Amino acid sequence: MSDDPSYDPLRPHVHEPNPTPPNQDSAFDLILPDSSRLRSAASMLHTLTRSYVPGCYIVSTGHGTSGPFVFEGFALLDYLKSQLNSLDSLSNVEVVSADGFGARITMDELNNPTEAGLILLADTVNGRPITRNEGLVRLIVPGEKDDALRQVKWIAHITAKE
Ligand SMILES: Nc1nc2c(c(=O)[nH]1)N[C@H]1C(S)=C(S)[C@@H](COP(=O)(O)O)O[C@H]1N2
Ligand SMILES: [Mo]
Repeated sequence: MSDDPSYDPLRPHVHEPNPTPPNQDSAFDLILPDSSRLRSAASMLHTLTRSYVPGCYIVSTGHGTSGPFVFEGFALLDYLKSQLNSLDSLSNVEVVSADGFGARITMDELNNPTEAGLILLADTVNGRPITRNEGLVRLIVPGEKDDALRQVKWIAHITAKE
């Protein structure tokens, strides 16, 4: 752990991307402020409206930029609204994979999307399913250009923080 008070392990600055899924289970848990857990699989969220973001690039460490991709899935904000009675007390959500890689998304970001598009829990790319190897279920933060450090593959849990 760093002594630097601005250090946030969910905003790493250097990272060698992991190419291999930590396991084959693409379901994830939502952890609420009272520590209760709700299990979700993208395929189970039938009632949610799907969203998509065209023109997405993954600006990767080591192997350059790939894309443009059309990612589709659920807007993270819509997902949270579907699972919680109220989002009023939340300040941010942590989206973390089973290999310990994560990103922190603020409610401010979710409520004020950039013109690059909505932050997604993506399960399809270019009209076909994202494979587990490719990161299913994968967080897509459109417009992020910081070496793909927020494009979390293999989401294992999402923690809603007050
Ligand atoms: N779970 C997880 N997600 C991750 C990473 C990782 O190591 N683990 N690496 C990130 C980084 S640094 C990069 S460059 C991209 C690589 O994505 P790609 O394998 O689709 O090119 O994944 C991002 N998402
Ligand atoms: Mo990266």
